[in-house]
Amino acid sequence: MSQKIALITGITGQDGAYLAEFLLKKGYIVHGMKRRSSLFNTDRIDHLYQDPHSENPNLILHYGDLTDSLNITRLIQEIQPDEIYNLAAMSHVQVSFETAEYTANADGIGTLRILEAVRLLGLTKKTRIYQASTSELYGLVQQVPQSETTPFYPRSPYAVAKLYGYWITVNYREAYNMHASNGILFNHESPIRGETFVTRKVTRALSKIALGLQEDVFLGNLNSKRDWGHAKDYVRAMYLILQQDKPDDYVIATGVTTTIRDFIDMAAQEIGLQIEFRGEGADEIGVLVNVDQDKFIEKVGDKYLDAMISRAAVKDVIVGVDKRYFRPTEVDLLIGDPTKSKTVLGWEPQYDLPALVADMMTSDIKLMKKESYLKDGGFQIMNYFE
Ligand code: NDP
Ligand code: GDR
Repeated sequence: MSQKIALITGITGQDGAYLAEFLLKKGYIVHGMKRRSSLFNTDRIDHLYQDPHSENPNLILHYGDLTDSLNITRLIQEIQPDEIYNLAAMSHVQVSFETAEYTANADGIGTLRILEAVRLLGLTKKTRIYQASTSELYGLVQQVPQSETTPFYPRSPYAVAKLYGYWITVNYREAYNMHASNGILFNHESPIRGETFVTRKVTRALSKIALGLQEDVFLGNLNSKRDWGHAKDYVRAMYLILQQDKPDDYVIATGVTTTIRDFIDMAAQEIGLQIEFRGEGADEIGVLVNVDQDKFIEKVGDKYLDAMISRAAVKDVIVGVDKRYFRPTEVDLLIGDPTKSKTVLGWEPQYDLPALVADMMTSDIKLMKKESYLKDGGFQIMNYFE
Protein backbone atom coordinates (compact mmCIF):
# COMPACT_ATOMS: atom_id res chain seq x y z
CA MET A 1 0.00 0.00 0.00
CA SER A 2 1.36 3.44 -0.86
CA GLN A 3 2.23 5.81 1.96
CA LYS A 4 -0.60 8.03 3.14
CA ILE A 5 -0.07 11.76 2.81
CA ALA A 6 -1.14 14.18 5.55
CA LEU A 7 -1.12 17.96 5.64
CA ILE A 8 -0.99 19.53 9.10
CA THR A 9 -1.67 23.23 9.46
CA GLY A 10 -0.24 24.55 12.74
CA ILE A 11 2.54 21.95 12.72
CA THR A 12 4.79 24.21 14.83
CA GLY A 13 2.23 24.27 17.68
CA GLN A 14 1.81 21.85 20.57
CA ASP A 15 -0.67 19.51 18.86
CA GLY A 16 0.93 19.81 15.43
CA ALA A 17 4.25 18.60 16.82
CA TYR A 18 2.77 15.58 18.62
CA LEU A 19 0.54 14.71 15.67
CA ALA A 20 3.43 14.93 13.19
CA GLU A 21 5.47 12.56 15.34
CA PHE A 22 2.50 10.19 15.67
CA LEU A 23 1.78 10.10 11.92
CA LEU A 24 5.44 9.71 10.97
CA LYS A 25 5.59 6.66 13.24
CA LYS A 26 2.56 5.30 11.39
CA GLY A 27 4.46 5.60 8.11
CA TYR A 28 2.77 8.75 6.75
CA ILE A 29 4.42 11.37 4.61
CA VAL A 30 3.73 14.51 6.61
CA HIS A 31 3.52 17.98 5.10
CA GLY A 32 3.36 20.87 7.51
CA MET A 33 2.35 24.48 7.03
CA LYS A 34 4.44 26.94 8.99
CA ARG A 35 4.28 30.70 9.12
CA ARG A 36 7.17 32.86 8.16
CA SER A 37 8.60 34.38 11.32
CA SER A 38 11.58 36.60 12.04
CA LEU A 39 13.09 33.94 14.31
CA PHE A 40 13.15 30.16 13.97
CA ASN A 41 9.77 28.85 15.15
CA THR A 42 10.27 25.11 14.68
CA ASP A 43 11.62 24.20 18.14
CA ARG A 44 8.84 21.69 18.77
CA ILE A 45 9.50 19.72 15.58
CA ASP A 46 13.25 20.09 15.19
CA HIS A 47 13.78 16.54 16.42
CA LEU A 48 11.61 15.31 13.53
CA TYR A 49 13.20 17.53 10.90
CA GLN A 50 14.83 15.88 7.93
CA ASP A 51 17.21 17.66 5.63
CA PRO A 52 15.20 18.41 2.47
CA HIS A 53 18.27 17.36 0.49
CA SER A 54 18.08 13.85 1.91
CA GLU A 55 16.45 11.17 -0.19
CA ASN A 56 12.63 11.02 0.15
CA PRO A 57 12.14 13.00 3.33
CA ASN A 58 8.93 12.08 5.17
CA LEU A 59 8.48 15.47 6.79
CA ILE A 60 8.22 18.44 4.47
CA LEU A 61 7.54 22.00 5.61
CA HIS A 62 5.92 24.73 3.55
CA TYR A 63 5.41 28.39 4.25
CA GLY A 64 1.78 29.32 4.55
CA ASP A 65 -0.92 31.15 6.42
CA LEU A 66 -4.58 30.45 7.06
CA THR A 67 -5.44 33.98 6.00
CA ASP A 68 -4.03 33.39 2.49
CA SER A 69 -6.50 31.52 0.24
CA LEU A 70 -4.19 31.32 -2.75
CA ASN A 71 -1.42 29.85 -0.64
CA ILE A 72 -3.75 27.25 0.87
CA THR A 73 -5.21 26.27 -2.49
CA ARG A 74 -1.79 25.95 -4.10
CA LEU A 75 -0.43 23.85 -1.24
CA ILE A 76 -3.38 21.47 -1.30
CA GLN A 77 -3.09 21.18 -5.08
CA GLU A 78 0.62 20.37 -4.88
CA ILE A 79 0.40 18.01 -1.91
CA GLN A 80 -2.85 16.17 -2.85
CA PRO A 81 -3.26 15.07 0.77
CA ASP A 82 -5.29 12.07 1.91
CA GLU A 83 -5.87 13.77 5.24
CA ILE A 84 -5.81 17.40 6.34
CA TYR A 85 -5.57 18.24 10.02
CA ASN A 86 -6.52 21.90 10.42
CA LEU A 87 -4.81 22.74 13.71
CA ALA A 88 -3.59 26.24 12.90
CA ALA A 89 -5.28 28.99 14.89
CA MET A 90 -4.81 32.07 16.98
CA SER A 91 -5.49 29.82 19.95
CA HIS A 92 -5.24 32.12 22.98
CA VAL A 93 -8.68 32.99 24.36
CA GLN A 94 -7.62 36.16 26.18
CA VAL A 95 -5.59 37.46 23.24
CA SER A 96 -8.64 37.01 21.00
CA PHE A 97 -10.36 39.86 22.86
CA GLU A 98 -7.56 42.12 21.62
CA THR A 99 -7.28 40.68 18.11
CA ALA A 100 -10.89 39.78 17.39
CA GLU A 101 -10.90 40.50 13.65
CA TYR A 102 -7.70 38.62 12.97
CA THR A 103 -8.93 35.70 15.07
CA ALA A 104 -12.18 35.55 13.06
CA ASN A 105 -10.18 35.59 9.86
CA ALA A 106 -7.69 32.89 10.79
CA ASP A 107 -9.81 30.61 12.98
CA GLY A 108 -13.18 31.05 11.27
CA ILE A 109 -12.65 31.92 7.61
CA GLY A 110 -9.38 29.94 7.60
CA THR A 111 -11.43 26.77 8.01
CA LEU A 112 -13.65 27.76 5.09
CA ARG A 113 -10.58 28.38 2.92
CA ILE A 114 -9.42 24.80 3.45
CA LEU A 115 -12.83 23.22 2.85
CA GLU A 116 -13.41 25.32 -0.26
CA ALA A 117 -9.95 24.57 -1.64
CA VAL A 118 -10.58 20.83 -1.32
CA ARG A 119 -13.94 21.26 -3.05
CA LEU A 120 -12.65 23.46 -5.88
CA LEU A 121 -9.74 21.13 -6.53
CA GLY A 122 -12.10 18.18 -6.93
CA LEU A 123 -10.63 16.36 -3.93
CA THR A 124 -13.84 15.80 -1.98
CA LYS A 125 -13.68 12.02 -2.48
CA LYS A 126 -9.96 11.73 -1.72
CA THR A 127 -9.22 14.16 1.10
CA ARG A 128 -10.51 13.78 4.65
CA ILE A 129 -10.54 16.86 6.88
CA TYR A 130 -10.16 17.18 10.63
CA GLN A 131 -11.23 20.52 12.15
CA ALA A 132 -9.78 21.48 15.54
CA SER A 133 -12.95 22.45 17.37
CA THR A 134 -12.96 23.20 21.05
CA SER A 135 -14.75 22.94 24.38
CA GLU A 136 -14.71 26.77 24.36
CA LEU A 137 -17.79 26.44 22.12
CA TYR A 138 -19.78 25.48 25.25
CA GLY A 139 -18.70 28.70 27.00
CA LEU A 140 -21.55 29.58 29.34
CA VAL A 141 -22.40 25.95 29.72
CA GLN A 142 -25.97 24.87 29.10
CA GLN A 143 -25.50 21.35 30.44
CA VAL A 144 -23.09 19.47 32.73
CA PRO A 145 -21.17 17.47 31.55
CA GLN A 146 -20.92 18.65 27.95
CA SER A 147 -21.43 16.17 25.11
CA GLU A 148 -21.86 16.28 21.33
CA THR A 149 -25.53 17.28 21.82
CA THR A 150 -24.98 20.11 24.31
CA PRO A 151 -25.93 23.53 22.82
CA PHE A 152 -23.08 25.98 22.28
CA TYR A 153 -22.77 29.41 23.95
CA PRO A 154 -19.38 30.88 23.01
CA ARG A 155 -17.89 33.51 25.34
CA SER A 156 -14.93 35.01 23.45
CA PRO A 157 -14.02 36.16 19.93
CA TYR A 158 -11.92 32.99 19.75
CA ALA A 159 -14.89 30.76 20.56
CA VAL A 160 -17.19 32.64 18.17
CA ALA A 161 -14.64 32.21 15.36
CA LYS A 162 -14.34 28.52 16.20
CA LEU A 163 -18.14 28.26 16.16
CA TYR A 164 -18.06 29.31 12.51
CA GLY A 165 -15.30 26.78 11.87
CA TYR A 166 -17.40 24.06 13.50
CA TRP A 167 -20.56 24.76 11.53
CA ILE A 168 -18.90 25.36 8.16
CA THR A 169 -17.28 21.95 8.58
CA VAL A 170 -20.67 20.36 9.28
CA ASN A 171 -22.20 22.28 6.38
CA TYR A 172 -19.57 21.18 3.83
CA ARG A 173 -19.98 17.62 5.03
CA GLU A 174 -23.72 17.75 4.47
CA ALA A 175 -23.75 19.90 1.31
CA TYR A 176 -20.90 18.23 -0.60
CA ASN A 177 -20.70 14.83 1.04
CA MET A 178 -17.20 15.55 2.30
CA HIS A 179 -15.38 13.47 4.91
CA ALA A 180 -15.04 16.47 7.24
CA SER A 181 -15.17 16.02 11.03
CA ASN A 182 -14.92 18.11 14.17
CA GLY A 183 -12.96 17.03 17.20
CA ILE A 184 -14.43 18.99 20.12
CA LEU A 185 -11.34 18.78 22.25
CA PHE A 186 -11.26 19.87 25.86
CA ASN A 187 -8.09 21.48 27.23
CA HIS A 188 -5.00 19.39 26.68
CA GLU A 189 -1.57 20.20 27.92
CA SER A 190 1.97 18.81 27.88
CA PRO A 191 5.59 19.78 28.48
CA ILE A 192 5.50 21.63 25.13
CA ARG A 193 2.27 23.55 25.87
CA GLY A 194 2.52 27.27 24.97
CA GLU A 195 4.05 29.16 27.90
CA THR A 196 1.15 31.60 28.30
CA PHE A 197 -1.58 29.00 28.87
CA VAL A 198 -2.29 28.61 32.55
CA THR A 199 -0.93 25.09 33.18
CA ARG A 200 2.44 25.75 31.57
CA LYS A 201 2.64 29.20 33.11
CA VAL A 202 2.24 27.52 36.50
CA THR A 203 4.65 24.61 35.94
CA ARG A 204 7.32 26.94 34.56
CA ALA A 205 6.89 29.48 37.34
CA LEU A 206 6.93 26.92 40.16
CA SER A 207 10.06 25.35 38.67
CA LYS A 208 11.78 28.74 38.56
CA ILE A 209 10.63 29.57 42.08
CA ALA A 210 12.02 26.25 43.36
CA LEU A 211 15.37 26.97 41.72
CA GLY A 212 15.55 30.52 43.04
CA LEU A 213 15.20 32.07 39.58
CA GLN A 214 11.90 33.82 40.28
CA GLU A 215 10.15 35.08 43.43
CA ASP A 216 6.47 34.64 42.63
CA VAL A 217 3.87 34.34 39.90
CA PHE A 218 0.75 36.39 39.10
CA LEU A 219 -2.31 34.71 37.65
CA GLY A 220 -5.95 35.56 36.89
CA ASN A 221 -9.15 33.74 37.83
CA LEU A 222 -8.23 30.81 40.08
CA ASN A 223 -11.83 29.57 40.40
CA SER A 224 -12.47 28.45 36.85
CA LYS A 225 -12.55 24.72 36.23
CA ARG A 226 -11.08 22.85 33.32
CA ASP A 227 -11.11 19.25 32.08
CA TRP A 228 -7.41 18.74 31.37
CA GLY A 229 -5.89 15.85 29.41
CA HIS A 230 -2.50 15.13 27.84
CA ALA A 231 -1.93 16.32 24.26
CA LYS A 232 -0.30 13.00 23.35
CA ASP A 233 -3.60 11.21 24.02
CA TYR A 234 -5.59 13.86 22.16
CA VAL A 235 -3.67 13.71 18.86
CA ARG A 236 -4.35 9.97 18.79
CA ALA A 237 -8.06 10.83 18.88
CA MET A 238 -7.65 13.19 15.90
CA TYR A 239 -6.17 10.36 13.88
CA LEU A 240 -8.91 7.92 14.92
CA ILE A 241 -11.61 10.40 13.87
CA LEU A 242 -10.24 10.46 10.32
CA GLN A 243 -9.97 6.65 10.14
CA GLN A 244 -13.75 6.20 10.57
CA ASP A 245 -15.78 5.22 7.51
CA LYS A 246 -18.20 8.06 8.20
CA PRO A 247 -17.33 11.63 9.16
CA ASP A 248 -18.77 12.81 12.47
CA ASP A 249 -18.15 15.08 15.47
CA TYR A 250 -16.65 13.84 18.73
CA VAL A 251 -16.02 15.19 22.22
CA ILE A 252 -12.54 14.33 23.48
CA ALA A 253 -12.19 14.82 27.23
CA THR A 254 -11.29 13.05 30.47
CA GLY A 255 -14.58 13.63 32.34
CA VAL A 256 -12.74 15.10 35.33
CA THR A 257 -12.71 18.82 36.15
CA THR A 258 -10.33 20.74 38.41
CA THR A 259 -9.95 24.37 39.48
CA ILE A 260 -6.88 26.39 38.52
CA ARG A 261 -6.13 26.67 42.26
CA ASP A 262 -6.09 22.88 42.63
CA PHE A 263 -3.86 22.54 39.59
CA ILE A 264 -1.35 24.92 41.22
CA ASP A 265 -1.59 22.90 44.42
CA MET A 266 -0.95 19.61 42.59
CA ALA A 267 1.99 21.04 40.65
CA ALA A 268 3.56 22.43 43.84
CA GLN A 269 3.06 19.17 45.73
CA GLU A 270 4.73 17.31 42.89
CA ILE A 271 8.02 18.91 43.99
CA GLY A 272 7.29 18.87 47.73
CA LEU A 273 5.96 22.43 48.16
CA GLN A 274 2.79 23.04 50.14
CA ILE A 275 0.85 26.19 49.32
CA GLU A 276 -2.02 27.63 51.36
CA PHE A 277 -4.45 29.96 49.64
CA ARG A 278 -5.78 32.96 51.56
CA GLY A 279 -8.23 35.73 50.65
CA GLU A 280 -10.56 36.00 47.69
CA GLY A 281 -10.79 37.34 44.14
CA ALA A 282 -8.11 39.87 43.23
CA ASP A 283 -6.84 39.78 46.84
CA GLU A 284 -6.18 36.06 46.92
CA ILE A 285 -2.62 34.94 47.62
CA GLY A 286 -0.86 31.60 47.82
CA VAL A 287 1.73 31.33 50.59
CA LEU A 288 4.39 28.67 50.97
CA VAL A 289 3.70 26.92 54.28
CA ASN A 290 5.76 23.76 54.20
CA VAL A 291 8.43 21.85 52.29
CA ASP A 292 8.47 18.06 52.08
CA GLN A 293 12.25 17.86 52.24
CA ASP A 294 12.73 14.33 50.87
CA LYS A 295 10.44 15.01 47.95
CA PHE A 296 12.03 18.36 47.20
CA ILE A 297 15.52 16.82 47.22
CA GLU A 298 14.36 13.97 44.98
CA LYS A 299 12.59 16.20 42.44
CA VAL A 300 14.62 19.43 42.56
CA GLY A 301 17.88 18.79 44.45
CA ASP A 302 19.38 19.69 47.82
CA LYS A 303 21.18 22.79 46.58
CA TYR A 304 17.98 24.81 46.71
CA LEU A 305 16.39 23.29 49.83
CA ASP A 306 17.54 25.76 52.51
CA ALA A 307 16.24 28.74 50.58
CA MET A 308 12.82 27.12 50.24
CA ILE A 309 12.70 26.16 53.93
CA SER A 310 13.49 29.77 54.86
CA ARG A 311 10.70 31.03 52.63
CA ALA A 312 8.23 28.53 54.11
CA ALA A 313 9.25 29.58 57.66
CA VAL A 314 8.05 33.14 57.02
CA LYS A 315 5.04 31.98 54.95
CA ASP A 316 6.28 33.84 51.93
CA VAL A 317 3.83 34.71 49.15
CA ILE A 318 4.55 32.83 45.93
CA VAL A 319 1.21 33.19 44.10
CA GLY A 320 -0.63 36.46 43.54
CA VAL A 321 -3.64 37.52 41.50
CA ASP A 322 -3.46 40.27 38.89
CA LYS A 323 -6.76 41.53 37.47
CA ARG A 324 -4.99 42.05 34.15
CA TYR A 325 -5.50 38.34 33.52
CA PHE A 326 -9.25 38.41 34.16
CA ARG A 327 -11.25 37.98 30.96
CA PRO A 328 -14.15 40.24 29.93
CA THR A 329 -16.33 37.11 29.78
CA GLU A 330 -15.11 33.92 31.43
CA VAL A 331 -15.81 30.25 30.88
CA ASP A 332 -16.31 29.04 34.45
CA LEU A 333 -16.76 25.31 34.15
CA LEU A 334 -15.83 22.74 31.54
CA ILE A 335 -16.25 19.01 31.96
CA GLY A 336 -16.64 16.73 28.96
CA ASP A 337 -18.51 13.50 28.44
CA PRO A 338 -16.27 11.32 26.23
CA THR A 339 -18.70 8.37 26.02
CA LYS A 340 -19.10 8.60 22.24
CA SER A 341 -15.37 8.75 21.49
CA LYS A 342 -14.74 5.83 23.84
CA THR A 343 -17.45 3.63 22.36
CA VAL A 344 -17.21 4.57 18.67
CA LEU A 345 -13.50 5.38 18.29
CA GLY A 346 -12.26 3.06 21.04
CA TRP A 347 -10.29 6.02 22.38
CA GLU A 348 -8.90 5.77 25.91
CA PRO A 349 -6.58 8.35 27.44
CA GLN A 350 -3.38 6.97 28.95
CA TYR A 351 -2.65 9.97 31.17
CA ASP A 352 -4.76 11.17 34.08
CA LEU A 353 -4.25 14.62 35.63
CA PRO A 354 -1.61 13.56 38.21
CA ALA A 355 0.42 11.88 35.43
CA LEU A 356 0.10 15.01 33.28
CA VAL A 357 1.23 17.25 36.14
CA ALA A 358 4.18 14.96 36.89
CA ASP A 359 5.23 14.98 33.22
CA MET A 360 5.07 18.77 32.99
CA MET A 361 6.86 19.42 36.29
CA THR A 362 9.67 16.94 35.55
CA SER A 363 10.22 18.57 32.19
CA ASP A 364 10.13 22.16 33.45
CA ILE A 365 12.45 21.47 36.39
CA LYS A 366 14.93 20.04 33.87
CA LEU A 367 14.49 23.02 31.56
CA MET A 368 14.91 25.56 34.35
CA LYS A 369 17.98 23.75 35.70
CA LYS A 370 19.56 24.47 32.35
CA GLU A 371 18.79 28.15 32.92
CA SER A 372 20.24 27.90 36.40
CA TYR A 373 23.51 26.42 35.09
CA LEU A 374 23.73 29.21 32.53
CA LYS A 375 23.18 31.82 35.21
CA ASP A 376 25.78 30.23 37.48
CA GLY A 377 28.18 30.26 34.53
CA GLY A 378 27.76 34.01 34.19
CA PHE A 379 25.45 33.99 31.20
CA GLN A 380 22.35 36.15 30.94
CA ILE A 381 19.07 34.27 31.16
CA MET A 382 15.82 35.54 29.74
CA ASN A 383 12.77 36.29 31.82
CA TYR A 384 9.83 35.53 29.63
CA PHE A 385 7.09 37.27 31.57
CA GLU A 386 3.70 37.80 29.96
P1 NDP B 1 -0.84 26.32 19.51
O1 NDP B 1 -1.16 27.73 19.80
O2 NDP B 1 0.23 25.62 20.25
O3 NDP B 1 -0.48 26.19 17.96
C1 NDP B 1 -1.17 26.91 16.98
C2 NDP B 1 -0.49 26.71 15.64
O4 NDP B 1 -1.16 27.47 14.66
C3 NDP B 1 0.99 27.17 15.61
O5 NDP B 1 1.70 26.32 14.76
C4 NDP B 1 0.87 28.55 14.99
O6 NDP B 1 2.04 28.98 14.35
C5 NDP B 1 -0.21 28.27 13.96
N1 NDP B 1 -0.87 29.46 13.45
C6 NDP B 1 -1.44 30.47 14.15
N2 NDP B 1 -1.99 31.37 13.32
C7 NDP B 1 -1.79 30.92 12.07
C8 NDP B 1 -2.12 31.39 10.78
N3 NDP B 1 -2.78 32.53 10.60
N4 NDP B 1 -1.74 30.66 9.70
C9 NDP B 1 -1.05 29.51 9.85
N5 NDP B 1 -0.68 29.01 11.04
C10 NDP B 1 -1.07 29.71 12.14
O7 NDP B 1 -2.22 25.50 19.61
P2 NDP B 1 -2.46 23.98 20.05
O8 NDP B 1 -1.47 23.12 19.38
O9 NDP B 1 -2.63 23.93 21.51
O10 NDP B 1 -3.91 23.73 19.44
C11 NDP B 1 -4.09 23.24 18.11
C12 NDP B 1 -5.48 23.59 17.63
O11 NDP B 1 -6.45 23.01 18.47
C13 NDP B 1 -5.81 25.08 17.62
O12 NDP B 1 -6.65 25.30 16.52
C14 NDP B 1 -6.55 25.30 18.91
O13 NDP B 1 -7.41 26.42 18.79
C15 NDP B 1 -7.31 24.00 19.03
N6 NDP B 1 -7.61 23.54 20.35
C16 NDP B 1 -6.63 23.43 21.29
C17 NDP B 1 -6.90 22.91 22.54
C18 NDP B 1 -5.86 22.77 23.59
O14 NDP B 1 -6.22 22.60 24.76
N7 NDP B 1 -4.58 22.80 23.25
C19 NDP B 1 -8.27 22.45 22.86
C20 NDP B 1 -9.20 22.57 21.79
C21 NDP B 1 -8.88 23.10 20.58
P3 NDP B 1 3.25 29.71 15.18
O15 NDP B 1 4.02 28.58 15.81
O16 NDP B 1 3.97 30.42 14.09
O17 NDP B 1 2.60 30.60 16.17
P1 GDR C 1 -8.34 28.26 27.84
O1 GDR C 1 -6.88 28.01 28.45
O2 GDR C 1 -8.76 29.67 27.89
O3 GDR C 1 -9.25 27.26 28.52
O4 GDR C 1 -8.12 27.89 26.31
P2 GDR C 1 -5.98 28.92 29.42
O5 GDR C 1 -4.96 27.98 29.95
O6 GDR C 1 -5.52 30.15 28.74
O7 GDR C 1 -7.00 29.35 30.57
C1 GDR C 1 -7.66 28.38 31.38
C2 GDR C 1 -8.32 29.08 32.55
O8 GDR C 1 -7.30 29.57 33.42
C3 GDR C 1 -7.64 30.89 33.82
N1 GDR C 1 -6.43 31.61 34.20
C4 GDR C 1 -5.41 31.96 33.39
N2 GDR C 1 -5.21 31.72 32.07
C5 GDR C 1 -4.05 32.18 31.53
N3 GDR C 1 -3.81 31.93 30.23
N4 GDR C 1 -3.13 32.89 32.24
C6 GDR C 1 -3.30 33.16 33.57
O9 GDR C 1 -2.48 33.78 34.19
C7 GDR C 1 -4.49 32.65 34.17
N5 GDR C 1 -4.98 32.69 35.44
C8 GDR C 1 -6.14 32.07 35.44
C9 GDR C 1 -8.35 31.48 32.61
O10 GDR C 1 -9.10 32.62 32.98
C10 GDR C 1 -9.18 30.28 32.19
O11 GDR C 1 -10.37 30.22 32.93
C11 GDR C 1 -7.33 26.77 25.93
C12 GDR C 1 -6.72 27.07 24.56
O12 GDR C 1 -5.81 26.03 24.25
C13 GDR C 1 -7.79 27.12 23.50
O13 GDR C 1 -7.17 27.23 22.22
C14 GDR C 1 -8.62 25.84 23.56
O14 GDR C 1 -9.66 25.90 22.60
C15 GDR C 1 -9.19 25.66 24.95
O15 GDR C 1 -8.12 25.61 25.88
C16 GDR C 1 -9.99 24.36 25.05
